[in-house]
Amino acid sequence: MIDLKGRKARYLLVYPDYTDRDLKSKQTGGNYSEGLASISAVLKQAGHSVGLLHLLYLHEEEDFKSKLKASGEWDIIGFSIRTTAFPDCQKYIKWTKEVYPDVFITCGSYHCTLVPEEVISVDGVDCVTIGDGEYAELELCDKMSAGEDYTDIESKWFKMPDGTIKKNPVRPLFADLDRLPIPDFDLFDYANLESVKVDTAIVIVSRGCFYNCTYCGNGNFRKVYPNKKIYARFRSPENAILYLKTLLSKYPNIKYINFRDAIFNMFPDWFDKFIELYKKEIHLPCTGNIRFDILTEDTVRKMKEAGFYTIDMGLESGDQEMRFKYLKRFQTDEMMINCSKWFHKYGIAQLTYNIIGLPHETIHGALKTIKLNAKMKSDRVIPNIFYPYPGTRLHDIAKEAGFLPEVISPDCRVPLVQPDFPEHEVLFIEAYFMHYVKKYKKAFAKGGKRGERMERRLDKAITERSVGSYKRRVWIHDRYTSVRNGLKDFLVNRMPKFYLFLRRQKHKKKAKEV
Ligand code: B12
Ligand code: SF4
Repeated sequence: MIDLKGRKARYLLVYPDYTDRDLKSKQTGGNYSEGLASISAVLKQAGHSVGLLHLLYLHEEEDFKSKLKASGEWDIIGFSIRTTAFPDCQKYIKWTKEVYPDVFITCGSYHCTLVPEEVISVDGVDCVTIGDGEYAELELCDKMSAGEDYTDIESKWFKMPDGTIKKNPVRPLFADLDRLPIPDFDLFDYANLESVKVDTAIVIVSRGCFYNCTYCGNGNFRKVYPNKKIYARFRSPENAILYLKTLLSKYPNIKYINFRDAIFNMFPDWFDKFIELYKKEIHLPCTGNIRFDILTEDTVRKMKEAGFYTIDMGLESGDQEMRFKYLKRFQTDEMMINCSKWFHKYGIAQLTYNIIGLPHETIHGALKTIKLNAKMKSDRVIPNIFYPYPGTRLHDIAKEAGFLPEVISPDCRVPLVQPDFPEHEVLFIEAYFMHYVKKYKKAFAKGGKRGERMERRLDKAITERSVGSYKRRVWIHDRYTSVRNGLKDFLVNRMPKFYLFLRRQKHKKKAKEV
């Protein structure tokens, strides 16, 4: 038991914030995390001190230890663990205990919520937090400070001295997000965050999502709460505006807002009210994740007036059967094509998220995803390779079908082993996704017999290559991507104004095309 004898707690948050595990330290300042900024705001409000160890690349032992030592003295060290960061975090936790054997180690975030038993079994971990962390961490700090027993804190599991695990129930969610303080943006080296370098703030004014897509953790994150019905919540429109005003008064250089809420128009009435206020009080160019099945043309028009210059949407798969049967996304092709027309009509660029290598998918299914993007005239596409997050339905479907290896290595690029959609084909589709979307757009625009001939030629070029040809094209693309990413990283970090200029030119060109 740690007793701070009346002293306020010193809490260090550790944030492994990298997705490619390239050992080279990138120049980027990393991503904002609303969860960590929110925990920090709550703890600081109560007088505790909070620091951040923002890990921007995979750290080797000495590098990690020296940064940890340089960060200061701490009573509690909390690791934020999403699933793909778990293997690295196990090493960081071991090294942390070697540097500070007596420090109290707690872990939170998505992987802990999904599989707390896996995280608490790691040597050195003293407790895990399930679900939202602000008030569980506050109680921990307060109780340590007051020298009280803290092992009965709701939402936390504790490793007890006799080796048993004390599993406390998860505290109910609070409905009213307005009671949370405005996040502690200064926890981060905010001006150096990757988005802020290009004058863009990442903003999140909600929690959760009420849909049940089978590849996403949300369906399960919700289940842990006793009052799961209120899992999807937004700050009130007025409070969301206060959030933005606070942020903008601190960082007046921000010129763009990137709303990263899971689904920004989840509650259409809230959304309509918010964009009206946003138009009046903020009116900066912005973007957000939008679902098409709850959208009207009138809302799209209002979005344009409020400042939306681009939107993101999850298209995921262009194969309607795959979407309905396996992904549980009940949006028809027709609906998506029609809503896209509204965005083109009002001059809002459209970016889609797509998944490749889904269980039971073949290259022919992935081709449908490329074609649907072309039919929707997507302006930008992000193809992601499917990752089976434990606890999700699609993970279990992959497992039942025998596509899941025993262990997924952190360096593996295509996690599922599917004879009908082998790794080289998945990587080829990922690499040439946008290239072919553009080609099909041209074919569809031509129409008639010539368009059909072009479409057939493209179909063949995608589906009828030799294994060697797929692999060669992937190799070429990998080289190209590494140069392009290096250049982007350089521009964003060393010449951000020039990068912004190029981005603006691109958007102007798009606006002219409309
Ligand atoms: C916004 C968002 C992003 C943003 C910001 C990421 C971030 N680090 O916060 C960006 C665009 C950068 C992003 C990137 C990625 N994301 Co993302 N993202 C989201 C999204 C839509 C909302 C997250 C959010 O901010 N919620 C609101 C905040 C307040 O809640 P929170 O972060 O959960 O934090 C609370 C608790 O988790 C907990 N907590 C968090 N950390 C800690 C630490 C301690 C010590 C404690 C005690 C508690 C605790 O307390 C917090 C406050 O209550 C979720 C989906 C969703 N849940 O709706 C996916 C989600 C988190 N993303 C996911 C993924 C996979 C990624 C990427 C790996 C994608 C990729 N391949 O590039 C990257 C990872 C980059 C990174 N550095 O984290 C997955 C994670 C799945 C998993 N099992 O780990 C999610 C859940 C979506 C999904 N597919 O299921 N993402
Ligand atoms: S709509 Fe998005 S955030 Fe919600 S469950 Fe589906 S994938 Fe997850």
